[in-house]
Amino acid sequence: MRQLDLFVGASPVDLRDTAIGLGGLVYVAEFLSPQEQEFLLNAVDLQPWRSDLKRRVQHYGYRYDYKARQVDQSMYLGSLPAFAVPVAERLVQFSFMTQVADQLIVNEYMPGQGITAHVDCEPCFGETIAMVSLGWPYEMEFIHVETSETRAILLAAGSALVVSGDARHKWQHQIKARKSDRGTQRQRRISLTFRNVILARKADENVLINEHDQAWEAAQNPASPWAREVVEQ
Ligand SMILES: O=C(O)CCC(=O)C(=O)O
Repeated sequence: MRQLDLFVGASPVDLRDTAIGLGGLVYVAEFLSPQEQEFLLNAVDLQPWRSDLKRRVQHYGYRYDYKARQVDQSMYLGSLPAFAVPVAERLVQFSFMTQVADQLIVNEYMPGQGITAHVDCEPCFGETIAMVSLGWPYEMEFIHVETSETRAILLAAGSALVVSGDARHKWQHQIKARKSDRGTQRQRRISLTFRNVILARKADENVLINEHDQAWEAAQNPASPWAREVVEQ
């Protein structure tokens, strides 16, 4: 099916749900139709993968430096690829995001792979982040940064998970590197994470301040979110 035939006529989603009761978290079970999911999986697989992490990734819009936790103008890669634009636009059309995303990271998870607990870089990215799932359902955990309370949500194929507010800033999210979820063997999952990059001079200053704070915190407490993300992600 051609891309032009897809992504049209979708009605505003009424399946939004706070799902696990976190402020700022919205889960949309049927954000993409099965045909749209298939189109996106094929489109992603036509693109080159980066293999600098344990899992394969693709970066669009801006490359993200996981170690420095930084994005700047020199990391600009170009506009989002055509396959991702209707998804980014739908996120705005349905009022999940206020601006069309200018950064996308595609993650591939094979059984046994995951993503370390982290809060998405606060000075690098805007308030709202949307994670769209394709392929096999995987469980994502949210861990409160102060209390370590943990809540889990199963991310269905075609779903969108949108985080802002507390869910964005006060809870880390992770996917455990394991081979099954809830007693079922995992197969391949692909996610598309849409964000807006903050590039203002103020953000650069924040990066410096933030990096200093994070480095200090990591040195004091190797179990801190910053230490864990810098080392493992
Ligand atoms: O795979 C996902 O849904 C989450 C991705 C993520 O947290 C990230 O890229 O920072």
